[in-house]
Amino acid sequence: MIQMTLIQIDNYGPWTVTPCPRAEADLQILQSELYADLQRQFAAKGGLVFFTRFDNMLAVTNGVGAEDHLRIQKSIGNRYPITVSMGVGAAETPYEAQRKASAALQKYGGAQNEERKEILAIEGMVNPDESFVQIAHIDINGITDSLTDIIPAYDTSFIVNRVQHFLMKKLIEKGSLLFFIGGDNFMSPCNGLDPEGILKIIEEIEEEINIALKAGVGKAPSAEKAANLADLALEEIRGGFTYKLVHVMKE
Ligand SMILES: Nc1nc2c(ncn2[C@@H]2O[C@H](COP(=O)(O)OP(=O)(O)OP(=O)(O)O)[C@@H](O)[C@H]2O)c(=O)[nH]1
Ligand SMILES: [Mg+2]
Repeated sequence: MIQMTLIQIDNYGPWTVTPCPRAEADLQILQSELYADLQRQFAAKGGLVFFTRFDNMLAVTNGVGAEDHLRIQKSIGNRYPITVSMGVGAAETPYEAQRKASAALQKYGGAQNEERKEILAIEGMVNPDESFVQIAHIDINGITDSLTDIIPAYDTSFIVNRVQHFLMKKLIEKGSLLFFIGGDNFMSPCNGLDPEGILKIIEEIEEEINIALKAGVGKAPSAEKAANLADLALEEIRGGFTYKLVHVMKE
């Protein structure tokens, strides 16, 4: 079972334009500092936050309890001009867990509801004995030599974005999620998707848009450990220790 948390800034839309539109640079600073802050706090408990759209972030939070969520929420409220609400859900697949987390929070009112403030809506949490996170770290082969050092930066970005779209489209059908984590890297919480399934997706993308990918997969009780194993598995592929395009490491 995987546990996911939706973190949503309360009434952010109206706040960004009240009393008049706030400087975009300041909103960008607020959003990136909030993301870094949440990442630091959830990571301290073994969780992993994805910036997603900054005003709504999704995190894998196996092992992060209700008290931890409340403490993080309160700390943000004490130090920022905004507050955050959270929804928590648990399920067999990441897609289903975030669906439940979203639905739990949506019950308390919308993202632009003036009354909704610092809600913690828990639909479900994962017990330690059934805690399981599978994360794939997916990466483009040789992007530096083939794109970064050859074509304009914006064009490379466009291609990375296109790869993201293709991956998202194929992974969602399997109940898996996909997040851009910077550079040519993506992370996919993908409980329930076997290595053959990931390989099939990678092969299809190579065929469809001629971009070669590889994936390190980690399996562990927490997001922190699963992501770390996924990174190590990716290094095994890079180091030529395996000829497979998908390499799995378990705790
Ligand atoms: N967030 C994150 N970014 C990374 C990581 N590894 C590399 N990057 C970023 O991705 C860029 C490309 O790095 P690589 O993927 O190692 O380079 P490459 O040329 O594609 O080489 P191979 O992937 O080994 O084929 C780097 O410049 C970094 O910005 C990682 O583990 N996490
Ligand atoms: Mg790469």
